[in-house]
Amino acid sequence: MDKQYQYIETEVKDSIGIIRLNRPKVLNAINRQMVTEIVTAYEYFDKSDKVKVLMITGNGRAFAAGADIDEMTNDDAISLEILNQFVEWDRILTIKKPIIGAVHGYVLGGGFELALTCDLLFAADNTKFGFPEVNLGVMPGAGGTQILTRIIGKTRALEWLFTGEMMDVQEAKQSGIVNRIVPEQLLLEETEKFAKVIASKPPLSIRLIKDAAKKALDYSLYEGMQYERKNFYLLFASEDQKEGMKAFQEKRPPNFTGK
Ligand code: DAK
Repeated sequence: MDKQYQYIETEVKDSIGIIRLNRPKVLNAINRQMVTEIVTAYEYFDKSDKVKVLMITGNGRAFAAGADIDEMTNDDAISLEILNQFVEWDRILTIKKPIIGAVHGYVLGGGFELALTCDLLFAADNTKFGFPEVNLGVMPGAGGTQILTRIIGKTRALEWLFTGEMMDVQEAKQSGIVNRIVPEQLLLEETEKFAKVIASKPPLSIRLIKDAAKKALDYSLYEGMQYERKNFYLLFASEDQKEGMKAFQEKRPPNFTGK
């Protein structure tokens, strides 16, 4: 499968579909082809029976230092409108399986936006986050002003968006962007360990929990609660619900099949 990719590497390991950004010489600057490859790999893993959890990380000394400035430099408003690549990017938001980011070094601009599309984020102790777009005379365009603001609130988000300064990993954790800070050499090991915990759970529960939690960003509390309830009912149509409850009563570990 990897042969089709130029700027990423992929691997399936213990039910975890792993994507590694792979332009280390330019700190994994995200060019258009890389966006296409990331979305293609996410969608492939989302459909694959062999994969339960998705993980994204970067090769070299950074997760990603943003979009490829050399590629963007000659863009104009009309060519961007016609290309409309954000439609492709938005498909990341439709991935049903959980996505865990394992980030380190620089997580900037489009790299930060990619990290913010992850459901959970593990970060190495050397990670720096930021939106330097303002220093280039532009602004985030792939969700930076929207997703960051929803997670950390407008006041704190605007400080980072206005100044373009970098936030260290401790602050990112305190702000709720990062789940765990891990020593750099243990980043992949610890993230994979956590991914395996999620992979051991009934996949339909995980799928519908993610689906419902995402609605909390868009729906009123009442609408969100109604939506959650339908997903709760739906799980009673699954074999894993029968198995999970029976296993509890029989005092044995459940054997989930994903059905
Ligand atoms: N683009 C292109 N090349 C980059 C790059 C980038 N974003 N970031 C780093 N590089 C390259 C450098 O030019 C350098 O290349 P050589 O000179 O060796 O050929 C190499 O990577 C190593 O970088 P440095 O020598 O600069 O390394 P330092 O440790 O000194 O500095 C740094 C690291 C991260 C502080 C610095 O490289 C830096 O400031 N990088 C730029 C950060 C930035 O402004 N990022 C872009 C923000 S705009 C979209 C989705 C998203 C976006 C747009 C569209 N669509 C879906 C359509 C997002 C836009 C952005 O991210």
